[in-house]
Amino acid sequence: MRIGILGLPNVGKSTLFNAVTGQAVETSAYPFCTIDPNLAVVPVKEEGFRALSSLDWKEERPLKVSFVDVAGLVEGASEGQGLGNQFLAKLREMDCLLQVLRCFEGLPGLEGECLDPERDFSVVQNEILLSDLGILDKALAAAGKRPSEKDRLKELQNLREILPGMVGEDKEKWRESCPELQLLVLKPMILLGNVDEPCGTENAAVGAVSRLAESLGIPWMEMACRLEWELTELDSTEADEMRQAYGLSDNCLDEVLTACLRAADWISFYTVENDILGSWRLKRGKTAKEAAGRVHSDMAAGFHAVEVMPWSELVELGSWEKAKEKGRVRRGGREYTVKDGEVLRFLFSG
Ligand SMILES: Nc1nc2c(ncn2[C@@H]2O[C@H](COP(=O)(O)OP(=O)(O)OP(=O)(O)O)[C@@H](O)[C@H]2O)c(=O)[nH]1
Ligand SMILES: [Mg+2]
Repeated sequence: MRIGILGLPNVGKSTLFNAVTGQAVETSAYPFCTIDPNLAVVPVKEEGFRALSSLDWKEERPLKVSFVDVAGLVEGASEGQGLGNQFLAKLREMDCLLQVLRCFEGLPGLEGECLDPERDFSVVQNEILLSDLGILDKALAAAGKRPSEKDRLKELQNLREILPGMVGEDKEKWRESCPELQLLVLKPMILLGNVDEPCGTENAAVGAVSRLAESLGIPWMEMACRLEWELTELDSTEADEMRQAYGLSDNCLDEVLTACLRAADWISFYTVENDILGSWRLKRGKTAKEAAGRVHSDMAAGFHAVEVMPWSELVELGSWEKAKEKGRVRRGGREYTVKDGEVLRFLFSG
């Protein structure tokens, strides 16, 4: 899974990037600290994977999640203000966008400026919309030159008209029908309120983030990004004590990933072929055939059935053989719909 971090300058994007990736890229109290995108790939051992790890495997291959942290967007970026919006190309490759909204005060130069996540959100959304419309205009011009693409032209014209007001399920439909355009407005998004300390919706700015997310029907979370980053530098006992004292979740990376999976409507599944524990992601509602395709194209072509079990049952029973003995392993065909958290074994004839 690829996650892109965006937002206005100075909202804590690089601080969040450091907190979730364990890196130490430059952060500063002055805008446009980040110029070139920061990239990191981190293995994520989520709850199911951690539990399955307690059984004995020859090798473990956790999911790798990529994070990209780009320069801050400002009003007029599409016309070249700030650093412009060239770096948005990096975000176009992402599966999910994490928009950071500032819910903390006290930055030099911003004293006395009131926090307004809703205003900040609309500045960012407007710039990514303008950038998307630029891409659509190019695609329209190209399709307009080719008489064979009359239907495509109509489809794109329709999309251009409805893109500015589009919400919810329509986004997914259009994302699937025009994947090559990589439009940012259509990508699954999460709002992340960056706070000094966890405070919940009683805090006015966090309350505003939650109302905004609810009105848009998208997930949101609050995170004390600077605190989370500071904790990555402590040893684990000390960090755990601090986590308890502040009432933080066990792992901010897990929290971000779970929210992104929810936003993208993806599920987790696991494989145990050749005694190797693997962790994978798949769009909800897809079949065993598509799951096999995520693992290997040969796998997708060759298998005729799957054996399936939720990870919690496999952990409880200790091994596939024991689960089979007790009749707890279910069987499905190539079109079996994979559920969140299932362990799959692909069966080949002969
Ligand atoms: N008080 C407080 N400061 C924070 C918090 N998170 C980040 N900061 C500070 O805010 C400033 C900006 O953080 P960055 O992570 O560099 O912000 P950015 O969004 O990457 O900024 P650009 O790259 O310039 O767009 C730094 O001085 C951070 O230490 C927070 O939760 N509380
Ligand atoms: Mg930055």
